[in-house]
Amino acid sequence: MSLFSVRMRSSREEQGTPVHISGVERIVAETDLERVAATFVQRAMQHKNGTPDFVNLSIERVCPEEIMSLEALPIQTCDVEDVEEGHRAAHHLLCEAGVSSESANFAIALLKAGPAPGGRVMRGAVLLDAEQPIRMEPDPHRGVRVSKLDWEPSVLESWCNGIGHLGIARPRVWEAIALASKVTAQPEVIAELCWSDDQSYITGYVASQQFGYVRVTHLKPLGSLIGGRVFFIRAGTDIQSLISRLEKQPALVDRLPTRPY
Ligand code: WAQ
Ligand code: MG
Ligand code: MG
Ligand code: MG
Repeated sequence: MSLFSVRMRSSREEQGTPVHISGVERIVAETDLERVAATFVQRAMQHKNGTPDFVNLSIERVCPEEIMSLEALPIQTCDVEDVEEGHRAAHHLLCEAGVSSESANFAIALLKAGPAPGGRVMRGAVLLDAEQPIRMEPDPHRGVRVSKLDWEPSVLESWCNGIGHLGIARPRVWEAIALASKVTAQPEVIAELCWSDDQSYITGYVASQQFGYVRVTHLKPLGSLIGGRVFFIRAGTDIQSLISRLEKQPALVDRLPTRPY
């Protein structure tokens, strides 16, 4: 069976600068390509943050021998009352995972303000040194886009059945878990912080191999178009090698967590 990586990203020009609206990436069988590509076009054109004037859809064959096997991170939810409590919880989790207090605070402030120059959103993630608040991604307008990732279909189905009662068996959550599982599986990455740029979605997460995927229910105000991702990396990391794996190495979540949810 032939597998293909399918990616979509969309943007809108604002004052001469393309501003990211949405993106998605999957790995699918050849027989599913047309259907999935159609859902991506629909997703681009119907996004709540606005109508794009540029959509890029790319399809690329994946070599099965190169696929990295991933275990899904176990999931927990940290219920908080408001954004301030959410940021305190995220800061605490990041520090427990081994990020310095300065880098954790810097990342939270960055996602609050908009990580790209001019307070805009980025298409990809910020790479932040976990000890000192120094950005390492080569292009701070674009960031690093993790690509070529998905769930193995039967494993996703078991996962959905297993957590169905929690009401979170939704694409937004499983896409984020696949991404966080690929990112934190890299030995150079200590933790990830994320909240959405979708104006109607305020739950974000902190992920690490140590604690798994910890949802924090309130990380930004409702209606805000600002969000992003920060990957906290060990000092001395070979940035190019890490970026190459995040962008190019195909990875499939093909195992459920061995620890309970
Ligand atoms: N690689 C790197 N960065 C990405 C990627 C990617 N593949 N996809 C998104 N980002 C960055 C980009 O800067 C976006 O602006 C930002 O993340 C947010 O993306 O309830 O929906 O797709 O458990 O809006 C997490 C909580 C939801 C889900 C995250 O993010 C839950 C979400 P969005
Ligand atoms: Mg997404
Ligand atoms: Mg790691
Ligand atoms: Mg979004």
